Amino acid sequence: MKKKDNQTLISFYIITIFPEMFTSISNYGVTGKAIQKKIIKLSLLNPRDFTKHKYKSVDDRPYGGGPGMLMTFQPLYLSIKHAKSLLQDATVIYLSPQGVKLNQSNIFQLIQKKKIIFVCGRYEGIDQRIIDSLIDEEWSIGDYILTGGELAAMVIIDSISRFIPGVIKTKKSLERESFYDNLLDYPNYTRPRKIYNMTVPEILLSGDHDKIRSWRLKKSIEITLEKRPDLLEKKTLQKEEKIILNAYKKNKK
Ligand code: 4H4
Repeated sequence: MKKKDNQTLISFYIITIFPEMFTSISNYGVTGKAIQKKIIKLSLLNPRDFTKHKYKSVDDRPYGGGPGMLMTFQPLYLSIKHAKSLLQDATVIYLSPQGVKLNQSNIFQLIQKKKIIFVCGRYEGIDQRIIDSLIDEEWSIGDYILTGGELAAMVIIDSISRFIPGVIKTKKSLERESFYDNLLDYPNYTRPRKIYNMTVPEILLSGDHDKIRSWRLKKSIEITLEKRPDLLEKKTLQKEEKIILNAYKKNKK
């Protein structure tokens, strides 16, 4: 049987001294399926395999002293070079707290790239000359420090996967979720109608799709205003949304 290999939509090379960590996305759930089905291609390269010394050391002391270690220059450099030769025209991304902070809209831009090399640092980071010569973009998943870039890479791959056609649901259901258009999700309910004396809002059982749609929009706006007013500031409001927002603000006074 002829194998279809035109379905890979996005290819990743990961530079990591702990490649086994990536079994957590390749063996489970939606990302696992996408990788099995070859919609996403994950390849792993270990700098340790590029060491030339007897002890295969991948950490080294920083010039100028101070606490902590850095990644050894040469194995890291060679593994990135190797990944670049295997995945031509790929974007090389280093994950660190100094990077541009990720949000849902730049996750969406990342998927357009099709070929990405993630460099996962350990210890206190990597030699600046590697950043200057081989890294195209530096991204951060948030203002906190991890022990390595692996979890950050997995967070990004996981989040990107959801946008890949055939990996997850329909365009319609992507459109209704949190952050689409800078609104948080509305509350969701499933069976049963009544449990432990808790009920489902009547309107969701009414079958009136127009009313349901506007109830959900109202809830989304109220929740966003309460929990993430910063998102609403960024949003361009439609007429209906303005009306809902003004009514809500008036009511609160
Ligand atoms: C890099 C730790 C730099 C500390 C690292 C420093 C993140 C993050 C992350 C392993 C690497 C850490 N990656 N988003 N946040 N010298 N990576 O924490 O600046 O303190 O993506 S340092």
